[in-house]
Amino acid sequence: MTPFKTLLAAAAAFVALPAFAHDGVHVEDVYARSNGGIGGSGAVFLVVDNHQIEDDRLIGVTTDVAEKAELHTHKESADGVMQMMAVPEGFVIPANDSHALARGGDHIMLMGLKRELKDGDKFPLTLTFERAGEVTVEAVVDNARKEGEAGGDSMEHMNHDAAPAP
Ligand SMILES: [Cu+2]
Repeated sequence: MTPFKTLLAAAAAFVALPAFAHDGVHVEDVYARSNGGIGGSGAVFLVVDNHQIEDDRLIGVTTDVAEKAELHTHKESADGVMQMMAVPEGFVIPANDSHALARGGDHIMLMGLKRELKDGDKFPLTLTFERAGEVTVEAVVDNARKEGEAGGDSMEHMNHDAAPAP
């Protein structure tokens, strides 16, 4: 092969890489829990896989089912009470790793539902990542999932926290 042909072959091999190598992030297992009524609240949980060689960060979320969607987490206060708070700086998604938004921890909070959400309902959610940009996913309402709280209201899930993730 001439050096030029070698270069072409190398370029072709590069283009043929599997798509995920360029995709940035994959978002999986997106589900929501909600108290359901218009004006009510809900929480969305999901798993983000970061296929990039650098850390990314989930910095924003929008959806048309709620007046407001925020990145939230739970923290235990000094007196042992779990509190929910907004995390405007977002969540780090480590390079070549994943980060789960799960009950009792990081989550997406929906406030001021614009329509009723019942089990099985689906709605789109657009996540904004610092590097990967915008990713739109579909959340399914699944209040039957048993291992946690509903929308951050109930802390009864705490005794399940030692159980391994599903
Ligand atoms: Cu919350």
